[in-house]
Amino acid sequence: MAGSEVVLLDTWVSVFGMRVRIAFMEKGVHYERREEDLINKSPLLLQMNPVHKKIPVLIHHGKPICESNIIVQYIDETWQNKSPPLLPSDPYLRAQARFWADYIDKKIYDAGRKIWSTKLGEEQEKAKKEFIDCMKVLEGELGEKPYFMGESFGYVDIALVPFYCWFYAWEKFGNISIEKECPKLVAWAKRCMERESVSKTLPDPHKVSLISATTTTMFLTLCSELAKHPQMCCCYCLRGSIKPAPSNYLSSFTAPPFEFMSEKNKRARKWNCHCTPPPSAATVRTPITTTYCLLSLITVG
Ligand SMILES: N[C@@H](CCC(=O)N[C@@H](CS)C(=O)NCC(=O)O)C(=O)O
Repeated sequence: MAGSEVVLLDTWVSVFGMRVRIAFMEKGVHYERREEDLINKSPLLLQMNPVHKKIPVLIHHGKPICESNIIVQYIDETWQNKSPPLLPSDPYLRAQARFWADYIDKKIYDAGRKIWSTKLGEEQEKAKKEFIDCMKVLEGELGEKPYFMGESFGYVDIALVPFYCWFYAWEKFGNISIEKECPKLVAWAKRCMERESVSKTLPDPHKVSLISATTTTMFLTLCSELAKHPQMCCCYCLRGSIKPAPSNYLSSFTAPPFEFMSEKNKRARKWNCHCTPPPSAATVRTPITTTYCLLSLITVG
C-alpha cells in the first residue's frame, strides 16, 4: 500500500465512516479516503479487518485500527496536539462519554433499522415505540446542554450526529415526527450541522432514504417525492427490476453519489449516468426485496 500514511477505508453512506470523517475534519488532519464496494470488498479491507471485514478501517503507517468509536478515540489521542480535544481529560467524564457512545451503538442503529425492516402493523408500531424511547433517553441525557458533553462538540456528538441524515428515512418509513417527539435532540442536530465538519460530511437525507427503501412501494414513494425537487436529477437503478436495465447500471447498491467518486472514476465516467424518468409501477416489474435501488443521485445547478 504505497502512498498516504493515513488512509480511511470507507463507504459514503456509512454512519460509522462518517464519525471518522467528522473527527478528521475537526482535527484538520489530512487523509486519503478510499470508497469500498461492500458487495465486492477489496483485498486490502479483508487484510486490514480480517475479523469483521467491515468499514471503516483507518490505516495509519500501514497498521489498521478498526471500529469507528475506537478510531475516533485513536484520532483524538494521536493528534492530541491539534484542537479541539474530542474526549474530556477527566477520567470520569471520559468514561461517561464512552458509556453514551456505547449506548448509541447498541440501541439506535438496530432500533432505527427495525422501523423499515419490520412488517407494517403491530410489529412496526412496537419498533417505532422502541426507537422513540431510545431517542428520548438521549434527549434526557442532553438536557439543556448545547452538546452532549457540555459546552463543546465532541466524542458523543460525533457518535450520534451521523444518524441525523437517516432521520428523513425513519420519519418517512415510520410515519413519525422525530422533531415532535424529541425537539431538543433535533435542535442539537441542527446546531451540529452548523459545524463544517458535520455539514460537509453528512450526505443528503434523500439519497440516504433511497438506499434504505426495501420494498417497491417505499422506493416509488421516495422517487415521487424526489421528482418534486427540481434541483435533483435522479438516476435510478433497480437491479433486476427495471427492464431493460440502463446500459450503464451500477454493480452494487453501495455505489457512491457523484461527489464521493474518485477522480479516476469521474474521469472514466464509469459511474456516470444520464437522467432517466422516475420509475413507476409500470416499469418496476419485480418486487424489490433487497436494497438494490439507487444508481446515483446527482444534484445539479
Ligand atoms: N461497529 C462497527 C460497525 C461497522 C459496520 O457495520 N460497517 C458496515 C457498513 S455501515 C460494513 O462494513 N458492513 C459490511 C458487512 O457487514 O459485510 C463500527 O462502529 O465501525
